[in-house]
Amino acid sequence: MMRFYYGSGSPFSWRVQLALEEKKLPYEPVLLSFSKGEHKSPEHLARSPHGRVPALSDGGLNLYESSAIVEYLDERYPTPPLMPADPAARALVRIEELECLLYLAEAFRAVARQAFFTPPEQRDAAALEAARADVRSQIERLEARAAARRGRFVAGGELSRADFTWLPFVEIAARAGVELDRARTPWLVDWRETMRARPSYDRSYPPHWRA
Ligand SMILES: N[C@@H](CCC(=O)N[C@@H](CS)C(=O)NCC(=O)O)C(=O)O
Repeated sequence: MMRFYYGSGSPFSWRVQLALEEKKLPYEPVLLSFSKGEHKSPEHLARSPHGRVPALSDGGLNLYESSAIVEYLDERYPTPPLMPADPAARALVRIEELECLLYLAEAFRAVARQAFFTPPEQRDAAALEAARADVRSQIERLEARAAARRGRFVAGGELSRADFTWLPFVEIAARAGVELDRARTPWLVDWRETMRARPSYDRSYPPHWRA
């Protein structure tokens, strides 16, 4: 059986787990504790040399980097597909993934540094608000692109990898103070409801967020 190594609340991990769940693949989730440094253990470094999550073992194959893992899962287990068939539509999915992984994720790093990794009394309120504004602007740009496509999903009419890439970041941004707002991001509010209603969402929801 496949083994999926992840961290609770890690958006990179969550996008892989959503793919595993959507494909209804059997796998064993292995939760690594950041606070105990389990992601830096020799065992984990052997499968993920930067000491990051997620990682996936499938038989003798060890994979790391969430994009490589999602692509592997889609090619190795093609049903249901997470990519459209049409080349132009596939390019759009990849653009949306890169928008999220390069630009939104980079902007979010500054929010996370303040909101999650700095004790409240040591936070720089101005830096946190500036970082949140940056993330909010990336999310509003997603709203504009997606709404203009007039489909139900991020890249248009078909559910794709792009939805499972953006969803965890939209959720973690909300927990860090950048909540969706129906007045400014109506398309995304509806999309998030659609995505939250999928069984894959509940089955992969970060365990430490349930408390
Ligand atoms: N490019 C990597 C990023 C993975 C990543 O940054 N994971 C974070 C958790 S969200 C992590 O493991 N951080 C621990 C560390 O960097 O020490 C991917 O897509 O898998």
